[in-house]
Amino acid sequence: MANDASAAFDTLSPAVSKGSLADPFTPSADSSLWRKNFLLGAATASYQIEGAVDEDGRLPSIWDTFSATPGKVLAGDTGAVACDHYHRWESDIDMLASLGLEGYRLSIAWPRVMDAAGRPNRKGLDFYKRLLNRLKEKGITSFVTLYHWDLPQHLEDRGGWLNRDTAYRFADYTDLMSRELAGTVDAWATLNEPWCSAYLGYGNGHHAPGLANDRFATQAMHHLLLAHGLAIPVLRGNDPASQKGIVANIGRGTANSDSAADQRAAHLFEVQHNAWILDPLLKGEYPQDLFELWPGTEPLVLDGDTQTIAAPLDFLGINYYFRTNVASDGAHGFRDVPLEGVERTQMGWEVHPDGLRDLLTGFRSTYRNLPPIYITENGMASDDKVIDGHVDDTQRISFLKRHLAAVDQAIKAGVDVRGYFLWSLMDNFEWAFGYERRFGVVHVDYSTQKRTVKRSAELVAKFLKERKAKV
Ligand code: IFM
Repeated sequence: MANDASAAFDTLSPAVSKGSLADPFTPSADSSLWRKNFLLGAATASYQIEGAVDEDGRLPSIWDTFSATPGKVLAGDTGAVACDHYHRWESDIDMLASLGLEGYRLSIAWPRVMDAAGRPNRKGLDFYKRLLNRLKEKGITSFVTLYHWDLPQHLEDRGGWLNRDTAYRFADYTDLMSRELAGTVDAWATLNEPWCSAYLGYGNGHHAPGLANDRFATQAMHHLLLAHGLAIPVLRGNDPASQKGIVANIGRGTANSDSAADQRAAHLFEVQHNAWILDPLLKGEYPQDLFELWPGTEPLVLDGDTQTIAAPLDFLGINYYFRTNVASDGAHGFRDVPLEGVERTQMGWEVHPDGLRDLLTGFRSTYRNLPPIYITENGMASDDKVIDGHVDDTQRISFLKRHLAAVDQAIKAGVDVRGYFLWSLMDNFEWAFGYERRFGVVHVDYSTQKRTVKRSAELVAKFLKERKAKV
């Protein structure tokens, strides 16, 4: 198995297998990944795995509503059952532990733990308490995201993230969670990928709640970031020993030509995907280029908001998946120009590990106060099949190795990256793409809920075992 994997690594990425870019799973004195304190784990999110959407007092979320709307999700799939993790959490944690994974990043379903009047729902809370206690018993580091897109529908009915009040409701929810769960969580992330919540949810409507207006997107983003900024001091007060941060998805944009217009287009792509979130968090201001791209979309910002948003962070979570090649759209924006002959995943996303390294090293020079980084998601979808009890996810093995090699390069270039979480622990509900796209390192048969560990997970487990024995 290890030989097959190495062969795939060589075939798919000749550049990486030569010179200084060694296979990161091969023991090497100077590899950062072989440091004992480089955390290697896996991630999931509540709506994508839990199911049990109307059990034990859970309220509807915007994703229940959206996925029940015809035409919004491929094949009409919903998260009603998903991986049935709400009932299978114990064996799922056993599986995580048996792979030797050192960290688990999960999210809490807000509609499961709080009622519409802001009162705790004990049954929902107990689910997360049991789970977090079990992780602690197993010595697995827990990263808990408070908001991974499943907004309670009753808040959306009052305007959702377009309503400033939602930011204050999020602070209340954070207060409850951090009082109830203090001491069981190693690291709290306020939001997962505010870009997706704001842009896909309110800008182009591909995600719940399905609204499509650039002005809505910038206002929703402002309220999301405000919610984050209000939550950070609450977490500090209630659970001082934990780390506090936020998770941002980042995108690499490259120019289709050397022309000034295309170079500018690539810059604007990264402003829209990265600086829109990172500048307010780390510089206390929105990038003005954003409003050149989307004239007239400046959000309503009240006095003090920018200071609130720029609350100091203990860590920044980075989710990276692909690169986008762009050209000028002839006006003040950019258009995608998909490259031909490049490697792609089941999502159609281009595999481009260098983008991760380049963005990380770029952030180090752009943001003087860049906090320590965890790669909180990285992975790929493939059309995996169980054959004779095994899943040979060769492309994923190659993908993981190349991205881990890119992380190692960034660390060597001086970026403080402290860990890496595979997306995802198991196949799950991939939002608007339903169950067709498989991101897991563990395969899920949705008709039986049988889990099958893929070759990629076996390889990571082998690496972790060897590292444990060595360091
Ligand atoms: O499945 C998602 C996850 O919920 C957020 N980040 C990207 C993943 C793959 O699309």
